[in-house]
Amino acid sequence: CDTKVQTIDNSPNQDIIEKLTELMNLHKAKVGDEDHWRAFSYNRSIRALRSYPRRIKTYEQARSIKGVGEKTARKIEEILQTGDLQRIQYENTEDVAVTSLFQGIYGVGQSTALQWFAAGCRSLDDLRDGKGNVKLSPAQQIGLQFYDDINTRMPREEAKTIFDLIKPIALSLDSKLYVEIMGSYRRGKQTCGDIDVLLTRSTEDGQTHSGVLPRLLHALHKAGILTKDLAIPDNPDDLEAVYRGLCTIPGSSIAKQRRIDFLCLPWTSRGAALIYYTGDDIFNRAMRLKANVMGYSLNQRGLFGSIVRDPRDRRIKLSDGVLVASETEEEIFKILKVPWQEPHERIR
Ligand code: DCP
Ligand code: MG
Ligand code: MN
Repeated sequence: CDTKVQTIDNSPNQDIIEKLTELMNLHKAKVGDEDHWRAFSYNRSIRALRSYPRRIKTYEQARSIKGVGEKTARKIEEILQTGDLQRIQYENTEDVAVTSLFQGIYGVGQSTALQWFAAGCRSLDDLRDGKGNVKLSPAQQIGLQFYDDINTRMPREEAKTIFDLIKPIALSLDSKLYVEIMGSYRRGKQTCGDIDVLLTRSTEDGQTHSGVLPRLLHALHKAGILTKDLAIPDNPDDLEAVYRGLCTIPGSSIAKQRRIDFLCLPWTSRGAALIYYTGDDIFNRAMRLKANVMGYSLNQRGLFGSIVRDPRDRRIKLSDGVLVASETEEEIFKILKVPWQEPHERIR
């Protein structure tokens, strides 16, 4: 099975898939058990439609596809006849708009957003005023304070400018560090939501990068590059420490606050880490799925084999398995029989 991990949408039923996805996302944004099951059922139909090779023309044809139920087939019929889906307007209620606004705050997920909605908050100002007695964590308060900055993507040139300030500071602490930008930047995107920095270090001289992250963070704060901490590592000596914060171009009065992540992993995991943190997330999901189908398990640490799974639920792993590959991206692609894809090709 020498198939390229293809995630680009080119279904003959793309318009139908898009409308159903819109409706699915509205149900996902709500709390009810009913909504949960509706979203689940649309998800199954959408997946069935994605692999259906011909243009659907009738209700009967839609109904004949495995995974498409009666109600979804009626909606497909409506899309075919009117080009639209009334139910989208009907489900697009205030709670959806408000909770999606709240989820733009760093550290706020769906359940928190819904709690705040239930407490009577409808705007960011309501949260600032503490309406309904809602309390924000320190990280959420920073997320609220810099809401607009954090929700604006930066030009890739700005990510480069900031990274080019960071890299020499990191190398001045330890010249053997491996410091590279991952994420959308490595994929060549013109804009970046944040800056993802992978940190590791060769161990051939018997040393590691353990403990370097706190020293780097201190130096970057001192240089005015880091401005706010959102999540600092519990154990600073951890080879897998993760930091999340805000950064900016120092000395500029117009520069925005940008999100930055520092992601550390052991040197031996660098290939798997490159794949994982380069993404995108949809590409990663396709790679993990391919690995699972072949009896492996893939994560940011490596590709693992001999996984023992629970026969009652194949999603549950009973053992971590043995490491098969992790040092280079190429060997992982090769073992998974996925033809090499350059970072800019790893897109949905
Ligand atoms: N990642 C993933 N699954 C997640 C989150 C992240 O596989 N749920 C991986 C793939 C991402 C990478 O980590 O490409 C970096 O995560 P980001 O959230 O920073 O995403 P991107 O850098 O791809 O996009 P953006 O420009 O929005 O930051
Ligand atoms: Mg990113
Ligand atoms: Mn990130």
